Parts: sequence; C-alpha cells; structure tokens
Amino acid sequence: MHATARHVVAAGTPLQSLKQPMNAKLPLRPVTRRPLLVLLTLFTGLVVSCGDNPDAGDVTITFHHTVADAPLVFNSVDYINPAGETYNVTRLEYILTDAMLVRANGTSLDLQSAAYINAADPSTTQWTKKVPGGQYSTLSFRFGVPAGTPFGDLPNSGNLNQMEWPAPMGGGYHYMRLEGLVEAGSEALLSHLGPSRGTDYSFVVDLPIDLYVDGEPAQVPDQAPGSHLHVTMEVDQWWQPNPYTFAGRGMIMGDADAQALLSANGENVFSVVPISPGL
Ligand SMILES: [Cu+2]
Repeated sequence: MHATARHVVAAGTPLQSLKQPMNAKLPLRPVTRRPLLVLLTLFTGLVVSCGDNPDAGDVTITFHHTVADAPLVFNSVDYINPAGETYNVTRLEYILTDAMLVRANGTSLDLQSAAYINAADPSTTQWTKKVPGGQYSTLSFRFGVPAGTPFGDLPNSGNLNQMEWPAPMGGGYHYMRLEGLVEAGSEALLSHLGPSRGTDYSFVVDLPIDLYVDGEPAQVPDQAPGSHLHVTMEVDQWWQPNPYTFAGRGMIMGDADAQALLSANGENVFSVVPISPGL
C-alpha cells in the first residue's frame, strides 16, 4: 500500500503553457478549485524549464515502524500474523544502502550510501539533508547491501560493524535482524535476512513521493516547515502475501526458502505516509 502525498503536481502541463509567449493566458483553466496548487505547479514548471536549482531546502526523512497500523511497541504487545500465530518484537534493526531522491527526469540526488536503522533508537530513524530545490518524485533505497559487498566495506561505524553476517554463512552484512518471541515465548522469532551462502536477497524499494523543495518554509499550506517525508515499515507485511509462519523456523540464516520469502514480502513493507497524529 503506497499512500501518495497530498500535493499532486502535474509538472508536464504547465511546461507546455510556459513555452508560449508570455502574453499567452498562463492559467489555461479557470482557477477556481485550488489556486495555490496551480501557482505551485507553475513555479515548479519554471524551475524545471530553467534547468537549475537555485533554492536548497532541508529535507527530513523519518522512519516509522508499525504493526497493524499502530506504532510498533517492543517487548510487550502480542501481535498476530496472518496464520494466527502470536508474536512480539524485541529487536528490529536493518541497513539501507544507496538511498536517493529521484527527480521526474530520472536524475537523482544521493542521500545516504549506507544507513543503519534501529527502530528502538530514535537517533538512527531520522535523516536531515540539505537538498537542491526542485521536484522529486521517488524516494529510492536498497533494503540490505549490494551483492558481493564484503564485511568492512561499508563506512566503519559501530552500528554497521555489529551487523556482520558470519563468514561461514557467506559473509557480508545482515540486512535485518527482526527478533521476538512466538506464542508467549514458546520459541524465538529470529528473522535475520542477509546474503545467505553468498546469494543476494537484497532488493530495491522505490516509493512514489511528491516532494517539492524550494528552501522556503511552509510553501505549501498544509505542509510542515521544511520538507518532511514519513516512511513507514509495516512489520506485519514481512509475513505476507507469501505466508511466512513462525512455528519451527528457528534460525533462518542458512535457510534459502525463508530468505527468499522475506525478500519477496519485503518489497511491500515500506510506504510513505502523510503526516498523521500518533506516528
Ligand atoms: Cu543473523
């Protein structure tokens, strides 16, 4: 489920009109419904057509983690997977690589080459970066680490170093450690995803966004100062649509079927949501 942002800007339409002489009627349609939106659209067209980005602005990206649409609560809440098994979550950490903002014309702006996110540590769940002005249509990142990246290749930070995938199991980095307890502790939930036996289970996530950066706070009336993207990982999406059940799984780091299941389901765990209370 990808909730699209609220500010839908049709960048192509105004470009056509702006190529006409300046005395042409710029607002081709009656500006009755959303005049501010139309103005924003025109301005976006100008920036794009001039081919430069005069205004940089801060873009903040916050990662949220939810289960059943509510913020993830560690250790206490018993959740339930589609197969009816209950579980809680005691740990959720992962690595994203090649995070970038992509413009409609296909060019991109690098945000983070490698980032460690620990859902229990707010200092790891938010990025802020000065971004050139313009319109961005996709937030893209790889979940995990590109194939063939040996351990030690990512920036030498403590957080990344503790994500080592054991050399006898293929080496490299864990993409994710998602742990908890199943059925009130009858067994452990140990969903570790990584380059099991050297196979690449990482995947690229492209999230459609409608992000306009111009360095001015609150350019869009219902948008907070600066630009803020809220990315949500819905933890329960890891268990579906391909059924991933817990009973008897044990440690899956050498289990190709389990790795493939999580990798396939993982393509649907992220979405971008508008700002909403409680997240
Ligand atoms: Cu592991």
